[in-house]
Amino acid sequence: MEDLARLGYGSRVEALFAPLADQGFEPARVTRLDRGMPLLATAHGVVRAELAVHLMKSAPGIDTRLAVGDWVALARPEGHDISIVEAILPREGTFVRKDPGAETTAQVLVANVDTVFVVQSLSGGGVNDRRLERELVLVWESGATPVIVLTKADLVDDPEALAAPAREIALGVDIIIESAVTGLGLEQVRERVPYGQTAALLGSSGVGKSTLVNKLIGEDVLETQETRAGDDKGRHTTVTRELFLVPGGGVIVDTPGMRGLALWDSEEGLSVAFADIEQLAENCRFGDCRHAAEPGCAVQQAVEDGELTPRRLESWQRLRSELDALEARRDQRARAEKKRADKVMQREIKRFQRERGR
Ligand SMILES: Nc1nc2c(ncn2[C@@H]2O[C@H](COP(=O)(O)OP(=O)(O)OP(=O)(O)O)[C@@H](O)[C@H]2O)c(=O)[nH]1
Ligand SMILES: [Mg+2]
Ligand SMILES: [Zn+2]
Repeated sequence: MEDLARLGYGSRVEALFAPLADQGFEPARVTRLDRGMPLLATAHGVVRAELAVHLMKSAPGIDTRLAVGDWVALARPEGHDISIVEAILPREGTFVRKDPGAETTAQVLVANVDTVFVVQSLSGGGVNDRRLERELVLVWESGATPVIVLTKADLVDDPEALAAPAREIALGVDIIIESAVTGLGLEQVRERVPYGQTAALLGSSGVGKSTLVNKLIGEDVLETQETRAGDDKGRHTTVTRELFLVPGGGVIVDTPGMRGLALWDSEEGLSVAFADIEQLAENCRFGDCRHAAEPGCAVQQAVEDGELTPRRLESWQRLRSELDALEARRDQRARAEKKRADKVMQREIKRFQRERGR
């Protein structure tokens, strides 16, 4: 049980699992998905498992069903050398983006996370504020708490000055200035992954996510690779999401650097990340004001009065439009599906009437 608690098996998961424990299942946590086969941490070490047939049927690919960080119920059938995932527990704190390969589906990146480290490098141009805003929207939406980690402080002259743009954007979010070389900020990061909790890393390739995980776990378990000389861009060294134990702490999930992070169902996240605009908007004349050319717009007024930067408003509008476009595509799909279903229904009704008429 001790080992399960380390993995984040707290009272919430225990309560969810109770009926499954009664049925003889064993709790386990997904640490990695390996070409269709989940790797799981249990109280008795790491095991490989297969997904039960009834779970396979409910979705096309394993990645759409299971995510790293998921808690599952495992069965070990007599005479089988491989365990079977029989149930997936409801998630809390799920990091989701729009599936880059599909128009209207979501992709779960990590499940059951308490803290997401939003990682950016101070070197090579400093903070990318647009990306930071987007990442914060997604993290707030997930239900996890974001913490910004600005890496490679050893490579720049004035880390504090370079961190300033992040402070402006990240309302109410802690910022840690870090260096894997000098050890600056490492303790602050470690404190954010206490025993029983789960953290995940998010950020572009080459910012130093795996390097940071190696420092936390005290061993060079993860492969890291130098960034390109000219522009400090990474080479996509990490290719899979994986969960690790932090000695004396909780667990941390390393992720591959992601180029695109499209929003998904991020209404709530947008409101929290842009709480300043949200608050101003309470005084707009129209409830659904987009703060563009509407009369009586309190947000436009704030820009005119110099209380809000035009850039901040532009960011909000860009993210807002992305959400609107996503919703429109989903509505369109829903309408098309309804039309198809209606046609089938019509045909059924006609057939029924014909048969009755006989
Ligand atoms: N000087 C310095 N270099 C660092 C620091 N952190 C990471 N690096 C270097 O940055 C390069 C990229 O680091 P990685 O840890 O592989 O980056 P990553 O974010 O995991 O990249 P992907 O796996 O591609 O997403 C490596 O050469 C690291 O040694 C730091 O704090 N200071
Ligand atoms: Mg990496
Ligand atoms: Zn307005």
